[in-house]
Amino acid sequence: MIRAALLAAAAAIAIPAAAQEARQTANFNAPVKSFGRVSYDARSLMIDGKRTIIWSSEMHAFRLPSPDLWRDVLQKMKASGFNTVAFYFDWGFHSPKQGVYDFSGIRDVDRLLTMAEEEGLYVITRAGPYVNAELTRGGFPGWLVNQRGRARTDDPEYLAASDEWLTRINAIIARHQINGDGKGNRGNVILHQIENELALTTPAQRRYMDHLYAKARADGINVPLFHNDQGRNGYWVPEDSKVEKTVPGPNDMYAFDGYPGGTCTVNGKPTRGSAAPDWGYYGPGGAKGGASASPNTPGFLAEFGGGWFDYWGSNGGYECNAIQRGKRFQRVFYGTNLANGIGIQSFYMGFGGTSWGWLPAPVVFTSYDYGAAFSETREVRPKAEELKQLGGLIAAVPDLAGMVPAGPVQISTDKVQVYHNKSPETDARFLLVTHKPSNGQTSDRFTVTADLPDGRYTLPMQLDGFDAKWLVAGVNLGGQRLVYSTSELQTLLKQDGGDIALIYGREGEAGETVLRYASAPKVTVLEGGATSTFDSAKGDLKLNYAHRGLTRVRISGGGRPDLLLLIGDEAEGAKFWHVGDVLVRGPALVRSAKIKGSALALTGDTREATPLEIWAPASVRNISWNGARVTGASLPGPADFSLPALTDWRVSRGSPEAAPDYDDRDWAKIDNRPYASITARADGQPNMLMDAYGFHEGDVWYRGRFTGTPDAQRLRLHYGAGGSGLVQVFLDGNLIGQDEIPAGLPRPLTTGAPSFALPDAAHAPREHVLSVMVRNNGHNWDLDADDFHKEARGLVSASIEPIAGPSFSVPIAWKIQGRAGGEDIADPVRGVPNNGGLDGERRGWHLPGFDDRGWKRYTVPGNQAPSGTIWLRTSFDLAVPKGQDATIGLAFGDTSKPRSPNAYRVLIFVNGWNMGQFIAHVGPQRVFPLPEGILNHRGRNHVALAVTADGVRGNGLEQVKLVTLRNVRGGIPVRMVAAPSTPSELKQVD
Ligand code: IPT
Repeated sequence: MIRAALLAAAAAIAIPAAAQEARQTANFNAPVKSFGRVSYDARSLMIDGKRTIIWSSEMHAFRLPSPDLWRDVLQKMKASGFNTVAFYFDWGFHSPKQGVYDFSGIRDVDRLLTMAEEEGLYVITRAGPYVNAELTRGGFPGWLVNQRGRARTDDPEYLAASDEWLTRINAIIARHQINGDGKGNRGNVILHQIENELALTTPAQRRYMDHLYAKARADGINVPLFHNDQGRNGYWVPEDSKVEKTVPGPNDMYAFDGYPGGTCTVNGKPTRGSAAPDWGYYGPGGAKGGASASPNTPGFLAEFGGGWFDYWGSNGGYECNAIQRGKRFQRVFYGTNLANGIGIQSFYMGFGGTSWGWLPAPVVFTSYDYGAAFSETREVRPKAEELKQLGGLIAAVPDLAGMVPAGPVQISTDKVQVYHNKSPETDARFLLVTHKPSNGQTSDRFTVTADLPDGRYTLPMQLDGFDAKWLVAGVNLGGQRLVYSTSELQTLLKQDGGDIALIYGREGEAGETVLRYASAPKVTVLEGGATSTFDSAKGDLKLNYAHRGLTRVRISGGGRPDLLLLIGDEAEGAKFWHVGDVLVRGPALVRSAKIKGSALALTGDTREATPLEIWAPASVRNISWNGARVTGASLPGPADFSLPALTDWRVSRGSPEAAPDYDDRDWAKIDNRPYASITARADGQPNMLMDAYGFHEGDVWYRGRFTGTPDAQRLRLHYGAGGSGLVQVFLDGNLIGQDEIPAGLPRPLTTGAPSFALPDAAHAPREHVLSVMVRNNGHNWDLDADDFHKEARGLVSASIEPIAGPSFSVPIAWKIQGRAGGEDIADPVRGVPNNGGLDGERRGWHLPGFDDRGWKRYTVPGNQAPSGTIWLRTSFDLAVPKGQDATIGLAFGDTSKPRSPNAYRVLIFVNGWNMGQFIAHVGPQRVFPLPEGILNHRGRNHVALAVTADGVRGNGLEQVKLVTLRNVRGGIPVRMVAAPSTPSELKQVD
């Protein structure tokens, strides 16, 4: 009642042109819904009854196959101000075969969820069955493409399959819920997603959604359930929403995703072509409009652009993406979301990682860096520093959770708008000051006049270029009363009975902060410059200063606890870390701060020798940093180290499958098994698809025998091979041609229909062997729920025919071979994504312990690679200094260019792990970061490269070298991921 009255009063005030007006929004009278410790109303999520902003970002553990490093990423997220992490789980990553599931080692979801809890993060779980995520098949397992039943419907065959997965993944998640599982297990999972972007809404999908909801509940998931809508369409909103044109579903909460705000140009420049949308309180309302398609549930972005993916053949977009959706963008867009009542925001991605092996969908290459806050190399990007400042504010001012529009303010320019919100409980204010439209780039000096809780005030403001300011006013900060500040608050802590507040602003800009006192306090400027005046009538202490370096002001007396006010420019603010009960200035990262008696133990990273300053309780007498006693005022940086050159290469001729006398006795015969693909094929054709034979990942070989005839003039193929996929065709051991699927920006083509002229040799009336290798660069996603993941892979059809004359084709007897064991994988440790079906892989040539002493020497660069695939191997030692965390990568050729004039491809195996694919002439990725744990940083390593080319002169492997991509002193202990080393350690599957 009171809330409604407040809103009505706000609406009655005359609205100046440039102010933001709230419209049809949420139902602030909606009752609180509770799911154990998690509850919500239309304004916010609550945890243990406390309104909480969920400030989250996404990581995919399956994109970092070194579990110890999951903790590194989680610590960086936490230190950078996030209170929550969102996890997708990839069904196909865990299931090589129907009925077979693996949650061990790099697939240990239980361990991941425990780690997130240990690092103090809430968790949002997104378990599919379908996730998209630029994964092959959008996360569906390989075996699912053989299913005739339509995926993402209530087809019983599909439901039986997805239930297999859900039963297992839900059992793990259930143990980690904040509500516990009723059996004594408990963790930090607060929200759970049951499907992703299901934009088809026929009754078959509705029944499917109902099934998923019931399944999660039956499996013991007791937190609120939601679906992630592909944009704010109003699909699958809670039943009680009753907003026109929305589609109701069984969900408790409504969530959607969005990636607005422009793109990067082909020249790698960020565009600022669109303003931040009002997807809530300030939007037009309704299903396609305002807060709400779902008026009774809080604003919830299950994904919001934290970067973007990059595709085969681009010019390399990740650095641009990091800027495009980086500093300033985050303030403008994430701030606009927050002002619009979207108190649950999860940025996709926080850490993108690596689509190693055969994880990638055709739309992406190996690196899934995403331009995220934490790079693929695990670097804390500058945009993460800004997130730390924003997350710091959210943590410092709990009143921000559940704010509602507070009515307009007056602005002296129409180039600027202010979103003005308030807490109905405390009347604290949030003012988001941004351009109008918010992508405006002008430089403006102006005033904002507002009726704030402590009176009517005029704030002198400045906004230069694309930017926003997140201001708070009328708020109690510890023992202080902040009337307003034109600086932004980064963090606040109580220490020894006093308060420390860190505020910051753009370098060189003037700032003004007003604090309220009972009587004139004593103001001491300890460093830098600030002036103060005291208005005894109001009790206002006004401080004026410029944001330049660090200004320190001590304020004591005046009827309040002592305040140390730290005023930094933006870069200065970024040097501060508030961890636990301490504030630390200097290091590149502070991971943890533990006080035990008089000892303070800090852990973190330095990029260089770094001055260290600490604000800790007076009881702290001694301090350690990464276990070593801190004596001086500075911390050492990392030592340089050198990397060995990669020499001593050994080679083995590959593509033995092409040789006429190759022994294919064990290969499967192509037959007429059921065909489940969406790709049409001619009647009467056998089923040639690789998946039908249990080969879902990577390369597959076909051998076809036919009797030579003058009619054998050309070979026509229809094949599917994903983004920048490849087919190579050999006749009697000689390459007669290859076909590559063009990159097709930005959405790849995925199938091809080439035709190859056959040499006269094919006319000789004897048995000939056609050998065809198809490199499958991933199955399609199923974004539109149309079974797109069932597009054909491998050969669809092949015919040998005369060029002119009657339609006639020469009979061919085909066989097929793929990865060892098919769905019974030979290397369950490295798992589903690691291997395809090259002969070398089947023999374990990629493994570190393979004995290559019999192989010939080879020189890299190799001007000419023979046609087909050759295998190269070498080994090297690393000696990264102890106590340092580095990211080392493998670089091919001239890394200043996105692609090479040489046409060739490389599968990169490091210590047996398939760490990606380099396609020299397609690009753009030339540098492949290798996570520690896969790479042995203090010992021996083995690299095996499967290099595929057409045999044309010049199309040979360029220089290959190790490069240091990041080097800090610090890090966390990382163990090598145990995995089979020699071929004999693989499971005997054939
Ligand atoms: C949406 C998906 O939910 C997510 O899985 C991922 O694919 C992401 O965005 C893009 O990286 S897809 C949607 C924006 C069409």
